[in-house]
Amino acid sequence: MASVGALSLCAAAASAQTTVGFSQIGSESGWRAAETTVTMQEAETRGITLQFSDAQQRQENQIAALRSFIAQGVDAILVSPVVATGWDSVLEEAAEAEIPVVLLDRMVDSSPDLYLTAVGSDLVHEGRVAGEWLVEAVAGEPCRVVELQGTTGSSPAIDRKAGFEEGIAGADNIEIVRSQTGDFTRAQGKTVMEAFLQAENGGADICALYAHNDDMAVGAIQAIKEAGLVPGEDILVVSIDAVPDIFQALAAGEANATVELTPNMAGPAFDALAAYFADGTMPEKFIQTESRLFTQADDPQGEYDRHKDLGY
Ligand code: GZL
Repeated sequence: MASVGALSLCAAAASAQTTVGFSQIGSESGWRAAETTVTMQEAETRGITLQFSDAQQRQENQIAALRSFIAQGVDAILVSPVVATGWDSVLEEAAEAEIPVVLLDRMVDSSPDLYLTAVGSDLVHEGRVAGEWLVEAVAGEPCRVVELQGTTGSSPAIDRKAGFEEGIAGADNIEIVRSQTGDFTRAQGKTVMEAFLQAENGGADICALYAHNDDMAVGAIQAIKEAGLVPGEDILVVSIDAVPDIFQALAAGEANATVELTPNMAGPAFDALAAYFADGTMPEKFIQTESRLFTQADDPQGEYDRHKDLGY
């Protein structure tokens, strides 16, 4: 970024109101809705004016929103990119306009020169932790796994699939027999799980479900129950996000494990922007948030209460 950009951004910081455009994917999951809530809270706390755009999970809406933010001359842009490809042109336009862009919770395949920083978890690690948990849980017994993938072409769907496969790589007893996108939503998670159950002898041939997010797992749990099976026992359930509802399922014994993803990506993002506005400090290209495994042994009811306060 040109140094003159830093100076003009310093001027922006000096102004009473910094304006940030936020292109949010949508509200496809409880986690996504919490991220939006927390981002608005963090902006208000900092006296930042947030121009919010909900893309309804459509990339063309996000690109249009970014172009609108650029035309408005916002001081910075936050974007959670619904898919990983197709961002070069609009990111180049933002760079031309000397507007720093920060990625939230998903990555793009564009050059890192085209964004100031990215805030998110190690998505491959999350999938690996889920796979390693299953390896330990089945302890060598044969296990046919069905997988609910996130949004096709999104970095979490790509990376969480790769990570899970790494996690089970050494266990010949575990096999992914069906894998399909549920687009990160409860409704599609239920629908796809119904198809998996029907295709797998009413579910009798399924040992475990790996879902790329808790919302799809919660929908799948409903389908498992409607098929007359006991989720968490007949079919093990492991997923990612650690939303409050998965802790309810853990407490009821209907889910077995989740990997936490914090909904507060905006705090680190705004902190990096503040330092950049103040004196041109360049942040690391990737600001990693923590991932933690929770199981039925980790006080699910207490974690439900604690996670309810994180923006949900
Ligand atoms: C992952 C994030 C995912 C969440 C889902 O970083 O992009 O998007 O895991 C959400 O709940 O839809």
